[in-house]
Amino acid sequence: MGTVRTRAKEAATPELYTVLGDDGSVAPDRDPGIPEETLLRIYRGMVTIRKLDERMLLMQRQGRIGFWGPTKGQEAATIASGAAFEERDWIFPALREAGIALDRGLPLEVMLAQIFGNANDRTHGRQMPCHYTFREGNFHAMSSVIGTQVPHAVGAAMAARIKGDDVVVAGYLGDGATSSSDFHVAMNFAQVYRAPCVLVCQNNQWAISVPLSQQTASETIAQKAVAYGMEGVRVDGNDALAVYAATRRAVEKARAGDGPTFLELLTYRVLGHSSSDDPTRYRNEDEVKEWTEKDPIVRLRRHLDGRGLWDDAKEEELDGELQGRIARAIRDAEAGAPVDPETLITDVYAEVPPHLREQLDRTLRDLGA
Ligand SMILES: Cc1ncc(C[n+]2csc(CCOP(=O)(O)OP(=O)(O)O)c2C)c(N)n1
Ligand SMILES: [Mg+2]
Repeated sequence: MGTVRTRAKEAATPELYTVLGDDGSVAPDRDPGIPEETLLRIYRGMVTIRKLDERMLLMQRQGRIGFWGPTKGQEAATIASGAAFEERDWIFPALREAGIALDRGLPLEVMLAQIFGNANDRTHGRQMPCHYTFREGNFHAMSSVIGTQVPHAVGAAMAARIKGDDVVVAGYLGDGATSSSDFHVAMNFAQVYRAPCVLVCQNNQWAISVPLSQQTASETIAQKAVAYGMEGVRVDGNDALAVYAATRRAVEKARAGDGPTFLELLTYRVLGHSSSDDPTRYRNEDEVKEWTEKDPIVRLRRHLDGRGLWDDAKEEELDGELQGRIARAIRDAEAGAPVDPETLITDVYAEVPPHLREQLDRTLRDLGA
């Protein structure tokens, strides 16, 4: 029995796909040949979301915003996977993919308006902060209910195929979401119907205070795909080159009609779950230190430096540009007008029914508007 179980375990456990060494080097036989402009776009996207995290967490501690969900430590997993999709493809995000919306052109001002819930916010202050939506960028509204976006992504992929749209759909999820029933529904449906999608699990090893060891008894998350007959790939999520190459291959496979792929991007949530969380209460600082040293930005920077694509002067220029952009966006968002209370009803009804008109007028009077 023991031997049988061991063999089954070995067969099911996929290897970790890595390209970049810690020093930023790439063995010639491992180089995925990613275009230079793509690598630079990924690097800029990763630095952008890191700077935003730093600034917004300070804002939260100053009491200027109520909430922020950080990406720190997961920038390669987020940005390099998102960059592997074409503009026409759709992104169904989980919790930590806001950087992909920015990379797809979401204006920083609009993103921050969502945090402030002002009139410029697409969700008119009716969503939790950090729950972005960006229709023009094919970035679906984020759902707070863990796992629900995965069947949505698979359904959207099915719809695209039925309509004959040449579109691949990304469905993102966290390690915690693999315990949701929606995850299993989506995996089964996707493979049975060969939906043109890529399901991307950012395994940051924590689901708020629940560690991966309590989330699943599987050796890896990638191997969960095996039970559904799907290809599961386990990728070093702090290696931007590996993340991009693995996701790109999965996107091309889906577009060619060869079915979905499940990607496990192994990474780490370096900060708290959100600005409302204190991770020192439930996890060991040594683990955090170990993963902080595996910084995906430093690793990619070493690679770019080694190829002569980046240097301190470029970094300084990018830093200055981002400081300015973020400061302007914060100023705009803080000065933004409040949401018009009328939108409570006019966002739902083209023609406002008389009883709601009456309620609205009474509310406006109560508000002194
Ligand atoms: C159905 C459901 N259950 C519980 C929650 C509360 N909740 C919010 S985030 C979260 C953890 C999610 O962990 P994971 O999927 O690993 O994503 P991560 O936050 O690590 O990116 C939980 C349990 C929720 N939002 N929805
Ligand atoms: Mg997690």
